[in-house]
Amino acid sequence: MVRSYQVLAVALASALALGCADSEPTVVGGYATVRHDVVVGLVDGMVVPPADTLGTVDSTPPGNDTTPAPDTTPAADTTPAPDTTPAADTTPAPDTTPPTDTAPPGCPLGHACNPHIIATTPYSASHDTAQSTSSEVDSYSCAPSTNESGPEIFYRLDLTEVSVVTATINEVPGDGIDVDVHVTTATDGSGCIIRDNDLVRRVLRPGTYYIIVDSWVNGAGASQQGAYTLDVDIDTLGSGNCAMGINDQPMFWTACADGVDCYMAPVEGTNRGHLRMPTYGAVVKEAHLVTIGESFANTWPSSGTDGIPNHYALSQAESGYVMNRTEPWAPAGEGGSLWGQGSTGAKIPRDAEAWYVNMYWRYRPDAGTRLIIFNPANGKAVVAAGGYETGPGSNARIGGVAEEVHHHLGTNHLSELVIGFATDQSLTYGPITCN
Ligand SMILES: [Ca+2]
Ligand SMILES: [Ca+2]
Repeated sequence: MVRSYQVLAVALASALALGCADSEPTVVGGYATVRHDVVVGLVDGMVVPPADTLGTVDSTPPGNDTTPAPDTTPAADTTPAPDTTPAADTTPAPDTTPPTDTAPPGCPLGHACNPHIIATTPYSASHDTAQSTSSEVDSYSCAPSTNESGPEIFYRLDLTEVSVVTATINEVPGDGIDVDVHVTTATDGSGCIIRDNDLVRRVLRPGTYYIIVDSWVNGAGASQQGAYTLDVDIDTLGSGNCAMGINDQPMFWTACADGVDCYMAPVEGTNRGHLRMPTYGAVVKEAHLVTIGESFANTWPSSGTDGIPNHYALSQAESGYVMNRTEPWAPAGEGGSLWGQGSTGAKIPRDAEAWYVNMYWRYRPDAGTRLIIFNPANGKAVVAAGGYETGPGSNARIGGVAEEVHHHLGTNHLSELVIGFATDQSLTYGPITCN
């Protein structure tokens, strides 16, 4: 938790520090970002940022528990226990049966009162909803009109640190079996976080969760119950080389998109989306930004490709990362931004540019803030440079990264990735081995 608060404090402090000085560049950056989406052909959900970049941060930092613990002189147990009865039997019972997850008597395994425990991961189990006598949930809060009134089987997952959780079932189309997977915080259909026909993946904070495999009932009223294999895997995000802090990131968004782990709350009088980070979702492939030391006839490039081959060469020499770069400069556009100009309005350090990340953050973090971009599909990760660019405008995208980042992660435009603020802000930009 200390780590989390530190990260949040960094974000808040940077937001405060930006204040007036940041107002122009942020507006420029917002527009610039929208333009980035135009380049890749994505303008859905595009939001033009308001010019209200002044003011104070509408956020209350987490309480530091400033009230000192009221002193606690432990009551001296002045009366020594007499212990007058010596243990007669000096041979302790071996107790060879380890305690198992004790269920109420008569509660079958797999029912809400006695769920299968996912104690270790990767977890794989084959079960059959047709053999289950549990029919406690008919629908789930995250898809209330989907008929899940067939029998279900419950699993429990206890997370001690923030993790990205992947749960899949081996759906075989046309076999007459259609069970679905749900992740919830309750066993009665409420508290549904995410559900799917066959695969769910989500960043979850520490706590107890239920994975419920339920039998879908078709329009004719036939329950599609049957056998399946459930696989569950987790990647812990709170510790190790790629440790990420937990924070709620205020965004420019004025609504939360489906599937994005976001909630609405006021920021300086405007209701805005707050992204729960670390988070998992679609990540845009962004264009390039001009770096310090690159010169052009009129300071900035005259087009999307003016001097770009030279940029590729400089970037490869700086980062040592070899790939076939193809993205142009970030486009010029409204708000006075120029080709290749990020939201700081300045040319940026070359080591940061190769690995930059942007989000539609309401308060852009300090330039050079380290974020971790993690691909749970293959375990690859990059230390990315935040605070140089703002966007993309669509609230369905959690952020955007340089093409080098996508390339290393084996992903592409709009691939789904984890983004979080690095706990260790001294990390070097570029590929990282998490653990
Ligand atoms: Ca059910
Ligand atoms: Ca299904």
